[in-house]
Amino acid sequence: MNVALSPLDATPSAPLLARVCFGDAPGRGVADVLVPLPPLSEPRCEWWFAQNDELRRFERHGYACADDGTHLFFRRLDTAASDIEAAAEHAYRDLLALLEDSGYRELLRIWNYFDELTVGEGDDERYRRFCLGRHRAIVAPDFERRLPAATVIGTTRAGLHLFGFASKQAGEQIENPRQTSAFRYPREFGPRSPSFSRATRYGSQLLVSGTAAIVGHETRHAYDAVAQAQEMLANVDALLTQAGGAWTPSLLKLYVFDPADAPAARAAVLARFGAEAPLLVLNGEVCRRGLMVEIEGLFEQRSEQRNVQRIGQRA
Ligand code: 3EB
Repeated sequence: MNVALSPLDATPSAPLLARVCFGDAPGRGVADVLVPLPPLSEPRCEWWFAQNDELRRFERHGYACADDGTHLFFRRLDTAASDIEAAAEHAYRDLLALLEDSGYRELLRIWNYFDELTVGEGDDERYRRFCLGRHRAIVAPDFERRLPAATVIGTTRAGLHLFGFASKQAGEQIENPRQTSAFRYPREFGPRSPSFSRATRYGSQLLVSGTAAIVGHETRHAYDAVAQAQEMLANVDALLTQAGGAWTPSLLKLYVFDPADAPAARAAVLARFGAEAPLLVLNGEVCRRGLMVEIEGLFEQRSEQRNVQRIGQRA
């Protein structure tokens, strides 16, 4: 599921399935998705390339879509999502209908961004209510074995942004031995557990979910961004090891709750993956109070065969 990170004024060199930009300056052209998270450094956009020129754009079940015969990109913005539980349930029910109707039945990766993520106490917290609505929409026999890689991050502007990729070929769920599977989190974290897998292996690529400083199911180093950055990277390393082989990042996205923590967290990520690692740094809220940093990524298997399916590979 390859991607290029580009500055705002780059010119696409291949047909695009999607261009996702962060912040509020779309620059030249129009982003397919403009996520209201302030970028804290360049670049500010990610470009997802189509496999071929047979790009189709259409709308269905409340989603704007693009597909190239191999992959489906879908996106939706609910601006009236004050009842986040109902908004999530509707959006995920519609998404399942879209996947069924379009023939792209395998959900690979999904991003969820909405406001006031940790507002509300106990089970009334908006993130927990989001999890409840999402779960209600997708629960089915064996559904946990087919959960996609995911991200949930809080914005400061009202609305639920939901977008992602689906395929006709299934990915493989990878869980992290260092972390409790999110779909098995204990009751104390909410009435329904978060419905996502830690990573999806898709051909020679690994789509890594938002990963924070959670070990087992517990937050580590609450409010300490520097210590959390190390813990989060240890989680990514454990996941890469679990997935097998040697992986190199083609996209990393670092989310920091407090912009003041960005330089140290960014330095930790670059120390691990190299100064030239493709990295977006964004200001957003993580799903639990006390969590200061989170990272997600797309990784490529090094040196191995490259003849399998990939999203967005340039011709
Ligand atoms: C965690 O590990 C951190 O609810 O879909 C990360 C990625 C997190 C996805 C989701 C939540 C989700 O629990 C939070």
